[in-house]
Amino acid sequence: MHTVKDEGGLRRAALVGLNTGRTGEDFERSMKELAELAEAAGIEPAAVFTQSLPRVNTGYYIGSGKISEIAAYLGMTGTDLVIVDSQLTPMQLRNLGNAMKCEVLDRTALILKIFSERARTREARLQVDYARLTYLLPRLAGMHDELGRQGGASGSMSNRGAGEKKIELDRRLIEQRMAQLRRELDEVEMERNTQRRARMRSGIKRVSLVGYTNAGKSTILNGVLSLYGTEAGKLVYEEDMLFATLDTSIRRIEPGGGLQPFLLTDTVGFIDHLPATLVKAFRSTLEETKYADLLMIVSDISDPDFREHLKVTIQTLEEIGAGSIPRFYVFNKADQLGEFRSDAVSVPGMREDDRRITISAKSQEDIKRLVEAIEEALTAGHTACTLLIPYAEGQIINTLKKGSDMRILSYTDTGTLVSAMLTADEIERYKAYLK
Ligand SMILES: Nc1nc2c(ncn2[C@@H]2O[C@H](COP(=O)(O)OP(=O)(O)OP(=O)(O)O)[C@@H](O)[C@H]2O)c(=O)[nH]1
Ligand SMILES: [Mg+2]
Repeated sequence: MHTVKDEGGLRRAALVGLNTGRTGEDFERSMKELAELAEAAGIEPAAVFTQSLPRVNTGYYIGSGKISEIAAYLGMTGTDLVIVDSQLTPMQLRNLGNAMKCEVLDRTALILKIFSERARTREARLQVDYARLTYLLPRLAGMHDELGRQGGASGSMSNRGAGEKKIELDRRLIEQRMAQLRRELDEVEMERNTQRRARMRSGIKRVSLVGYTNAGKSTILNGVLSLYGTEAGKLVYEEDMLFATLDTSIRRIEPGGGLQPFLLTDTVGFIDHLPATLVKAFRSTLEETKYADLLMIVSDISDPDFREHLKVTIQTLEEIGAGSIPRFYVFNKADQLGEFRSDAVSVPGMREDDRRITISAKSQEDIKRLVEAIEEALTAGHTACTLLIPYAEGQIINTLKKGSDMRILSYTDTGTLVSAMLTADEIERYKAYLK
């Protein structure tokens, strides 16, 4: 697993999970993922504390006995960070921090931390900043408690008044900053819309790689690029850690040999309980998926939890309005597994007649097979046609050329004879020219 070592070594944290009625399996998976998230944030998950309760403790999230146990551990080991596998209320966050005298991060804050360390492009930075401030706003009071404690302040009545004024001021500053970010995000979104419209006009098909984080989406894009990419050196970042990718990359793929070119998109991965603040802030990045002609839903089948991950992915696609786009299930990392039957996989939302392919992104042969399968899926519902286009209607040839693998057969006395794969709509539109 990838970790970032700084000079002082990794910061250590105690992980805390509360189970209020989930199955043991479900609970353990979530805790395992929390440890991976911590590592992705450059934090060492040094200890794990779990508790089962019939319901959440409203004030402190966990019970007082567990809090004492954790506090004792923190004191003994000098650990000053606790990460809780849930989204806490501002009050719980504040109370836990005060009771254990340490910094407390909940799952949302941890994911925000990773995102803010990874975001590179202007759009991703704006989105992350916006999400962080959204998260911070209702928690300002707690932040001040913590500052007060660190400074050894007594929290007397006279200080309290000043503190509240300070919070009010901070709140106004944050709101102003958020409004500013919103304006900048709207601008970026408008640019994105313009670019998208241009792509749609060009008629070129769009294929999107989507799936749980670490499934191998970026590796697949790089595999396809190294075989058929037109933009040399435009590989994307791939790495064995959660949320390696935060931006959307769009690359033009030209398989040649009469096959049609298409755009292949790689984007941020999904995760269970993707914080609502992030979903909202990353709306424009996530929405890019809505405009795809074909979704490649990538799974890491070497992960024992891949069915659960697939379920989350399918749900997330529904949530962002991409539920009805034709899909192709890509079962990846087959090299890590002995035998695998993709037809035996059944997850809610998956249809039996959805296309499926099993590959290893590390195998060139498999990448070739994948691209052939993409081509087949893109031309499904298309019919091979021959058309005679009069010379006066030259613009039709240009239109056909952009969107499909049109080929000129010959120049006749009455016009250009071409072959092309047409959709039912196109056949209707060009029926006067069909041979
Ligand atoms: N053995 C094996 N490893 C793979 C395969 N595909 C990807 N990987 C590895 O899996 C890890 C994650 O791959 P990425 O391509 O970064 O995954 P991703 O889906 O883009 O992940 P995020 O950007 O974090 O959402 C990397 O270490 C890859 O080298 C595969 O087919 N076989
Ligand atoms: Mg990636």
